[in-house]
Amino acid sequence: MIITENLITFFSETREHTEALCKPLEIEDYVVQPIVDVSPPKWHLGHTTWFFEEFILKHHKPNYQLFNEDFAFVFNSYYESIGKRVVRNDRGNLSRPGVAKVYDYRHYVTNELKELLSSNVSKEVEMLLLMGIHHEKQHQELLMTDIKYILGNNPLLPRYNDTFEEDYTQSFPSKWITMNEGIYEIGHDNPSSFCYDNELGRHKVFIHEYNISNKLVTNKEYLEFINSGGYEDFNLWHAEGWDWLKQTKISQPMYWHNIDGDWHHYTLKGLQKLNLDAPVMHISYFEAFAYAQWKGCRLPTEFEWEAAQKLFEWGSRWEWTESAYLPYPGYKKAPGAIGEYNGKFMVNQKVLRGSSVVSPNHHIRPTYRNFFQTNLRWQFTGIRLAK
Ligand code: AVJ
Ligand code: FE
Repeated sequence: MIITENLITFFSETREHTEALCKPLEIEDYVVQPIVDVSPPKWHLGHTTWFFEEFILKHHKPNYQLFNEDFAFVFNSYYESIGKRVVRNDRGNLSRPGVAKVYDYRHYVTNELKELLSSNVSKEVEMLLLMGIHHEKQHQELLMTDIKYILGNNPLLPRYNDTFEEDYTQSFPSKWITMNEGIYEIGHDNPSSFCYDNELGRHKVFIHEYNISNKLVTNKEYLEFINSGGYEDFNLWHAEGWDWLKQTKISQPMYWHNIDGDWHHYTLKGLQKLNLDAPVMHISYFEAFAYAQWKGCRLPTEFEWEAAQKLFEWGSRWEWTESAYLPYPGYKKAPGAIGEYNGKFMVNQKVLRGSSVVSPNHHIRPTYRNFFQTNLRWQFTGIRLAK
């Protein structure tokens, strides 16, 4: 199999883009890990590189020399089949390898891979290469959410740059889209385009008649929920959500600041006045659920979302669904370490659909299943209602 020019370009551009995202950072920004969910930018740079080294170069490039045999310990995320690794909470306690060394590692692996691709490679390598590229794209999104958390939780609220736009105004009238009851086909259906294993097993789902909103819930609407005491009314919350509220004392979306009665929020371009018409973001599943309860509505299931997605605009916020993250019928995980990629997380998480303002190009599709635990809100998450 001769790798097409296109795939090599796709690889190179992805590698370069990750580094471009880090350009506005100062060296110290690369290292810290303020909470366990956030990884240091330096770790993302190394981990995405290790993925290509571990899954492709080590096994498929003759006489490949590891850049540093200790790096697997530092940059393996969760692959039990591959071996021991630094515990997740300690990713931010590593001053070494330093940032310059991690960039050397990246360039070494990028060049080695380009060299491998300049000769004939197997279908398997091509498949792993695509996987590695899409893996790095997932980390580009995580890198941005983690950078936002690192800067946005610094008391000085430094900006990432002056241009990154997170807001998006849905300047069209809101309406309910009515969907007929019937059987809908769910899951990825194009063997020539990439998807993760969790999107496969295209299958039929019977869906009852439902309505789904053509718009995301705005900051203005969410403020009405706050002002009417939504965070104080236990009736609106799951028991776990209510316990979480009591424990964390949360009463507004992440990054919101009330300054002398005026709502602001921290964004990648610094502290801004809250744009009331933009879709709310940085809310947990618990909050999305409570908001829907308060409205007398509900969140769509992931199947309802997929069946209707051609009829509404999406792409600025990850949309919490009511669906538990579970395998589709006939789900098969890949053999070996790559089988640990998605399947082992199919417990205690909810599916999110869509994509967000920090999702990279060529990484977005209607069948994409993102997933997070119900209390997490540092991703660009939002709410679409159904009833
Ligand atoms: C799909 C975003 C939940 O964050 O672990 C990164 C993406 N998978 N490396 C995650 C992922 C392997 C995954 N999420
Ligand atoms: Fe990863």
